[in-house]
Amino acid sequence: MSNIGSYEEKYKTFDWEISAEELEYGKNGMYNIGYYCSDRICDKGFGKKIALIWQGFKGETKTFTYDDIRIYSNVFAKFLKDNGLQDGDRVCIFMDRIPELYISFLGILKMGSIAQPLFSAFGDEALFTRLDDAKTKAILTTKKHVRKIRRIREKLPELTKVIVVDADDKSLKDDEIAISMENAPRVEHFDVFKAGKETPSVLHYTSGTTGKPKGAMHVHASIISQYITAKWVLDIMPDDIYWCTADPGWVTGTSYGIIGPWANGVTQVVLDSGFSSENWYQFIEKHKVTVWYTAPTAIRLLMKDGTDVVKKHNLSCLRHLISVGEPLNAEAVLWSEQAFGKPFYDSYWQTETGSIVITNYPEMKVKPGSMGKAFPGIKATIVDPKNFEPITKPGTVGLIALKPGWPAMFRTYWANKELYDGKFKNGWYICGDRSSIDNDGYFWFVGRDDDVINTGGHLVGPFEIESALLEHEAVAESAAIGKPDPVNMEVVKAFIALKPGYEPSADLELSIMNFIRKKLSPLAMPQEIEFVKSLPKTRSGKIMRRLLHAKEWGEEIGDTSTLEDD
Ligand code: 6R9
Repeated sequence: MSNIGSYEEKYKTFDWEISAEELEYGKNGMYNIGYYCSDRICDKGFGKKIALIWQGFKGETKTFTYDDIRIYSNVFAKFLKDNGLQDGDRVCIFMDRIPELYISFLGILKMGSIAQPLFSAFGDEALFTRLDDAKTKAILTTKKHVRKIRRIREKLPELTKVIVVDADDKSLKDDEIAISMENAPRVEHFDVFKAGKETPSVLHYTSGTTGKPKGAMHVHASIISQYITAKWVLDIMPDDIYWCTADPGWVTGTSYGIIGPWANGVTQVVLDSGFSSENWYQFIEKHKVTVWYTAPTAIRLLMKDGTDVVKKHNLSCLRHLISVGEPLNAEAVLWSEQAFGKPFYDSYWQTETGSIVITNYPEMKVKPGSMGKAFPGIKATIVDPKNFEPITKPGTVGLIALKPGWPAMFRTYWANKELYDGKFKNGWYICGDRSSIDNDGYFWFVGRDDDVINTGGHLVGPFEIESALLEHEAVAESAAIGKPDPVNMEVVKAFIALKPGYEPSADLELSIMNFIRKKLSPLAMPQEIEFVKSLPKTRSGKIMRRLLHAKEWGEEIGDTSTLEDD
């Protein structure tokens, strides 16, 4: 028996109050996520239960109980407060997937600041853009990554505190401070900040087609959605060992790698090392993982290595498998049935939605290749891109649209209300994805409705890549698009026109690739560069990425009436 039981029944009778009541959300005026993910679990008598088993890349492990999580998050909260940080300040977390990341996240929320997690793989430029936009006040990092901050700190006058969580005295500069979660005096009690339901909690940066990455602002009440979706979709039960493979630099790693599981009081495991099938299966076997939340790219990588390596391990512990971030192709679902004896269940959502909105449920028939149906409490449809009216004819492709109002929905884009307002049409929130709905109400994903590149489940904005490319001495103009890739679904391809005096060469190609890898991240690095004389542009001078994209994917080119040289 699953947690959700009958989907149809739950969809009909659902009210978000059901979740709020289970959580006792608001009891004694408490709305703070930090409290619900640590203190509350201890108050209920589970202080000795294991909250986190962490494994590093050398195979070393560390284990933390809910009591540890409570006390160490208090340590961070007190430390930040003692250092002058206040409620509403943005505090960035910039580190690998070490325990301090997960625990400081709760600490930041407990003292009322806004947590801004960023991928540690980000290079100087990617980091600068996001800290500058958020006017971030403090950053928590490690010795390994502090160098990147040193290189940009001068340009960030609002960044007053650089805090290193694994420092020895010698490794710090004068204007940096150190904290050691485990060596600091234990903080048994911390007066958790009395956040309201609508108090900002987490700021997640995500990429769009144009402009800089934008910060999706979430509030403390988001936990109402994250708690119940973790319970009903991930089907987390008290004795589960739960593994979310996502990095908290991505919304999946916070909504379902911190808040959802810990609000449910489950034991979760974290593996802080790169991907290898062997490693992953060993990890599942060793920790007896029961619920596994991962992404299609990882599943395709596992598929590539075949079922022989699966058979070398006892993976009978696995009970429920869920996927997110990109289309989960039918082959992957069928393969997982062969390999693990169970299908992967697809789930669809976005940084902006804060929690799963369309998905498959344990007791609902899975149609391989479909994303499933709307979560109870979410009204989802597809609308006509011209007038934003719902499309009723099954099988017609339209834009995915959601009725606003569920607790985890973002409340704005940081310092960009105009962009936020533009996401709403005719009373619907427009996700920016295309899909159809079949006769039984299942959603079938078709593609994105913009130029954002989804590489291995990570969204990369073409504008950010193109802006960085222009900073390379040889580049005159450029366009970045996604090109088909068997594993990552898409990888970045750049079209580049060179400045006079530069000639295409393998060396130049490599130098440009490395330039982007260092400046932005390995994910944003073009896997292919095509040197061109000039780029196709509209009469108003905009680069026609659509045209380059269609050529690359062998699709019809469509309307080119605004092209410059037709
Ligand atoms: C959680 C997350 C959101 C975009 C989304 C869509 C794509 C996510 C998907 C999926 C097909 C799925 N996406 N889940 N596409 N099937 N099950 O991924 O957040 O990084 O903001 O990306 O990812 O294009 O709009 P985010």
